[in-house]
Amino acid sequence: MATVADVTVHEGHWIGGERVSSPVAFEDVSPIDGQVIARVARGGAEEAAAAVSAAERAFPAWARTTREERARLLHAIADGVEKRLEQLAIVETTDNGALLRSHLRGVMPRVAHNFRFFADWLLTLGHDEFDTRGHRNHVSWDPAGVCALITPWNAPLMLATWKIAPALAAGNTVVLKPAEWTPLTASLLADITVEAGLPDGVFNVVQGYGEEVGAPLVADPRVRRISFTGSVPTARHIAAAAAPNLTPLSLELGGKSPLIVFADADLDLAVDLAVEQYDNAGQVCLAGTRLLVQEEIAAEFTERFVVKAATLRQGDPRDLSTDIGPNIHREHFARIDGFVRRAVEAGATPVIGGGPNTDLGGLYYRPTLFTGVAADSEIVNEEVFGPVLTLQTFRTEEEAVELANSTRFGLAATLATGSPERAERVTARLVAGTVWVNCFFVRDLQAPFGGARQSGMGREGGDWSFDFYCDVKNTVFAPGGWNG
Ligand code: TXE
Repeated sequence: MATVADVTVHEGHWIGGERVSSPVAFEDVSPIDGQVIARVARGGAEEAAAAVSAAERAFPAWARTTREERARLLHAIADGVEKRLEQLAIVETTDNGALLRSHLRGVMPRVAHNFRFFADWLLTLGHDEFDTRGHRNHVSWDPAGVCALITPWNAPLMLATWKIAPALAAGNTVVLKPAEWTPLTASLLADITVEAGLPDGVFNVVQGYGEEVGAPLVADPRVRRISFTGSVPTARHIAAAAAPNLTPLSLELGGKSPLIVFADADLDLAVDLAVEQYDNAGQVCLAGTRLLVQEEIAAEFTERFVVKAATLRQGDPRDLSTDIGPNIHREHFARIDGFVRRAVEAGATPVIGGGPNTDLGGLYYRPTLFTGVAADSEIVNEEVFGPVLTLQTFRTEEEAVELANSTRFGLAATLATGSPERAERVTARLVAGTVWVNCFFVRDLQAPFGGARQSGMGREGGDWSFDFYCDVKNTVFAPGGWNG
């Protein structure tokens, strides 16, 4: 297996088919060992404007390519991802600390699939035709123009390509602003697009901090769509920047999703589902971090959960037997620890964990489960984005639904029950973009993905993505001939 040092990763922006540097650079630090792995160009308003200009210049020709040609190029990008799968996996793991095992087996194959899926879906998009008093209506999906895509660090290439693939498929050009903590795989993707033969300027990357390069990018009036995945406070900044231009927004934000375990559930399954919520060291927007367990099984559930969680191996994410790696960054680590300390001060009891893993040092946080939490406490209501779960009990179905829907978020919900009738009743009442019954994290790109309440705005996937990235146009042809 290669190391990150064996892979050439460009540290500049990618604008109009060229590597562009900036007068200043920022250090990209690996969460695994704190080493500086790259010095990346630190862009600002100038680079953002240059990237939008390049994307704008490339747009007319790209928008006119046939669907078949665009689909062919997206498949060629997928081929490139598959060819460089190991490289992408090791670079991503070194950059964000998520498991190499997951990157190799799940995430990077999904990145390739993102391109293949939207290439194929594009070819299924129909043009509606209908008559109005002899006039022929033709409804078409026109590309919108330059799309600004702002992405986070928890699953960098995966989340970026959820946006890039449909945006390009629809005939738009793209400026991607990856998170400053994880800039590297976006740069590798730029290389892959060149090898695939994507025309210059169709895909652009600007690197740097959100306030410095992201803010001018989303405020640019030439940008026709903004798609963002990240935190609620940043979403508010972006929405404010987009407001003067009324730029359409897609927002995929955080969550505080419930995992509801009824007494009639298969308890082994329920415990497995609960422990799965520590995946990616808890840095998953969909994570069911609030365990809501029916009172009569709470003691047994907790006992079994503790046994199961103790089997998780925490350590270097490059080791294929590791289950939990480090958290992303020392600032984020301190934030997680702040949440945990305040929860303890507020009277919550850590059944497991409750602090950094001092055996490993660095950014490894012990998987933590709190009981004795108040319904209105910070730890129950705010997204920690670390390996920290809370457990609350309920008596009745009614109470379970009430607790499940009690936060300002509504991204996902998971239900463990042995009763199909109960599943029907409860799922119908949950406020969430995605609900899983006796399963978790099953995601089909045909399905709508997004959140209710402050978890987001809009949906991604299948037709929903094309709805967002296209200007749908109705053209009406007069009846009769063309010459009066
Ligand atoms: O995200 P930010 P942060 C949540 C999670 C986490 C918290 C903090 O709760 O603890 O957010 O993460 C860019 N204009 N999620 O602070 O700041 C920024 O450079 C334009 C949930 O790292 O939202 C990065 O590229 N862009 C989430 C991107 O926004 C701006 C995943 C996300 O950064 C900008 C990540 C600005 N003014 C965090 N300011 C999920 N839903 O999966 C920042 N950015």
